[in-house]
Amino acid sequence: MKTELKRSVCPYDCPDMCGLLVKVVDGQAVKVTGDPEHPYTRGTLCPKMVHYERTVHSPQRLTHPLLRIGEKGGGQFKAITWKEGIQRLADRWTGIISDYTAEAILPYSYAGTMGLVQRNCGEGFFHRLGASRLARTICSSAKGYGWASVMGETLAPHPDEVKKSDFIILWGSNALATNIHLLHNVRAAKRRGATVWLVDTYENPTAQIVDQVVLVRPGSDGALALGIMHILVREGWIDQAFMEQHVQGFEQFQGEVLPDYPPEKVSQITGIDVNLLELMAARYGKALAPFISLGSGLCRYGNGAMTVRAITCLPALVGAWGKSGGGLLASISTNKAFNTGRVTREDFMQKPTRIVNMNQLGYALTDLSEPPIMSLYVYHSNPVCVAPDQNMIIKGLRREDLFTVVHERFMTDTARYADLILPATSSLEHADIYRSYGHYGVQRAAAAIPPVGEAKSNWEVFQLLAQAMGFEEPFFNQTTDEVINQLIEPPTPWLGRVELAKLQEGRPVELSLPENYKTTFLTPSAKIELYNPSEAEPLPRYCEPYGDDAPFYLMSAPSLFSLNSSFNERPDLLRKKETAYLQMNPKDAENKNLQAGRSVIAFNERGEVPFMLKLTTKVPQGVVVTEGLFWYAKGPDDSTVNALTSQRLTDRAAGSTLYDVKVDVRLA
Ligand SMILES: Nc1nc2c(c(=O)[nH]1)N[C@H]1C(S)=C(S)[C@@H](COP(=O)(O)OP(=O)(O)OC[C@H]3O[C@@H](n4cnc5c(=O)[nH]c(N)nc54)[C@H](O)[C@@H]3O)O[C@H]1N2
Ligand SMILES: Nc1nc2c(c(=O)[nH]1)N[C@H]1C(S)=C(S)[C@@H](COP(=O)(O)OP(=O)(O)OC[C@H]3O[C@@H](n4cnc5c(=O)[nH]c(N)nc54)[C@H](O)[C@@H]3O)O[C@H]1N2
Ligand code: SF4
Ligand SMILES: [Mo]
Repeated sequence: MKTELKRSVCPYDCPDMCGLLVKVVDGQAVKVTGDPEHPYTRGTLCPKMVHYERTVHSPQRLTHPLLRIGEKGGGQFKAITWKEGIQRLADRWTGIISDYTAEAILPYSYAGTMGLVQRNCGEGFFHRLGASRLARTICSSAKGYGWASVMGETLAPHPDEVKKSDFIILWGSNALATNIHLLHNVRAAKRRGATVWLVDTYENPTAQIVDQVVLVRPGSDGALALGIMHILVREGWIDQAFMEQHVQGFEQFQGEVLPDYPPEKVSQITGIDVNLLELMAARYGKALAPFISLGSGLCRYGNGAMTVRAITCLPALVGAWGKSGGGLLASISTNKAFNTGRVTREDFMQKPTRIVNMNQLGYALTDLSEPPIMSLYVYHSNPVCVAPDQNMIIKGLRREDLFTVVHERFMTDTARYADLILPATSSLEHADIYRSYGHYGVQRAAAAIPPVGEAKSNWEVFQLLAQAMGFEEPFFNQTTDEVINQLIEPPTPWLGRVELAKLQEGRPVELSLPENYKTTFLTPSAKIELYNPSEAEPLPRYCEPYGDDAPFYLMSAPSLFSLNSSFNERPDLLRKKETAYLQMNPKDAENKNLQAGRSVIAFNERGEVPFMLKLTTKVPQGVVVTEGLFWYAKGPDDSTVNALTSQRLTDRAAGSTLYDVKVDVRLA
């Protein structure tokens, strides 16, 4: 028996990007633990990944290309060879291109793997093909936009800043499920005496570890932030010296915006008691180093970008950026450290092709013309489960004339609707390089084990497709390692400061931050822009979310035991998730004559979804909550939560509005 210990990286769409140690025996991963050498995650993993080997060697892994033999969505397939699969695909695409042009082909991908090569390499192929492009905005584009409208390209604070803060707000964040290593820092700060508050629409599981929960009406956080700033100014709890040096537009903001948000009015909009608003402002205004960790849930509303913009103004008023331990962490972007363009190859595009928004796949498949979408190629994403308006997506996928290809590790809800399924490697079976959106670590990983069955990586499949389509660019002939090397050689100025030898060996390294980066504001004015002249509305304000004509706001929040739709292949984790619960306040249930433990249907104009009703005072009246995405329990006649969500987009940056949804509830 040959036993080896190999380094790898958690590939999932999670800010922590943990370092992994994989015990490999005779080419099989038998145990996965955290890498104690990782500068940020230091050897601990979340409950999903402690048995990653169960995902990698799951009996449910797809191991051969599969061709549909029954009706669409019926789940009947036969195994074929890769050669036949690729040939069929190339023949079908050649026909579509001559009948409709290549824009009739739509790639669909998101973040099944976060590795820079496997995640992005498809773009090089599809740019060369001339296919329609996908706007990949399902997650948090509105959050990015809101932050940037105030802070430009300013570097986000290092997450270790939190340890030095004395007042931490977890704002719209269930960090216990989605950001556990940040919570390690929050706990360290608590041990030094810090106070921690949570602002959320319900008492999510993270509420257990905080000192105070503020329940806000869904989509009203912009008004909350403006109301706090109203009080800060009224009481003089602001840092004039900091603002004179570093802030643009405080006068206009104070004169034209803040008077509109007195506590009584803000209380009405947000549902928060005036006394609690005053207390929150006092705590924030008097803290020595207040820190906000901003989740993404609140950006997935019709007013998402504006909400984030308003919250992002808060630290400027109190000069938090100038204080060790102060600031606001929305997301960390280290894209500039890599030569990413060498993988996405926009230069391969002969003319700019049509852009289709990934949140509007339903419309794209049922409504688009000139040309219509005739082929959909899905890789490392599961749109039937994760994208809004499931019923319309399925209507599209049932089209007899649509040729759907899904490159996947498992028989997901989307794969069931494929005409052709290609088996994908897991991250332990291919090489890549990773950067995080929650810390400044970067790490390269070699394959730890050989592919399971006949699985191939994203890059390998695009190489085969390039060959079959007759593309002659040398780009497509590179090995995965050569593509990784292009990303990091020659190193960008940022990457040039890390120990490259260590990175090349596959050990975790951290990008270094310039001195004084927290007060170096990378905006056009070199100041924090409370007033941003390049915005259609130069000053922030509160605007209402969309809502629907129904009584309950629906929160479909992440679960501790799955990640988006990933990990549904794991019986051990599914047992912990139990079932798709709908959590409701007992008073609402009484008014509707609904009892705990009953099967109920949540419904609106877009769909109907079955749940098990759970009553809890952790959820306020007017809100219902479900945690985690599930694969279809029975079969394609089921619906899951995204049958209720809508294809409407955010105010800016064309993001998803997955939380800006209302439903009614009845007995099943
Ligand atoms: N275990 C686990 N980890 C994950 C994921 C997962 O599914 N499971 N998903 C991964 C991905 S893709 C991402 S983007 C991140 C997600 O990270 P986040 O989007 O930050 O997710 P959460 O930490 O659950 O925070 C969302 C919270 O926002 C709250 N919320 C919803 N609407 C509002 C509102 O209007 N105001 C306020 N204040 N709060 C609101 C929800 O109730 C929920 O508690 O996590 C990643 N990590
Ligand atoms: N209602 C509701 N819907 C949501 C959310 C929510 O909070 N509520 N969260 C949203 C968010 S924040 C996001 S980011 C999206 C995420 O949506 P997706 O990015 O689609 O994420 P997953 O559901 O994890 O699906 C990823 C799929 O990729 C596959 N995969 C993994 N590695 C590879 C690989 O190397 N190659 C290939 N070909 N396949 C691979 C996995 O098996 C998995 O099925 O979901 C969104 N949907
Ligand atoms: S999902 Fe997140 S917390 Fe869990 S191991 Fe991966 S990176 Fe770490
Ligand atoms: Mo996400």
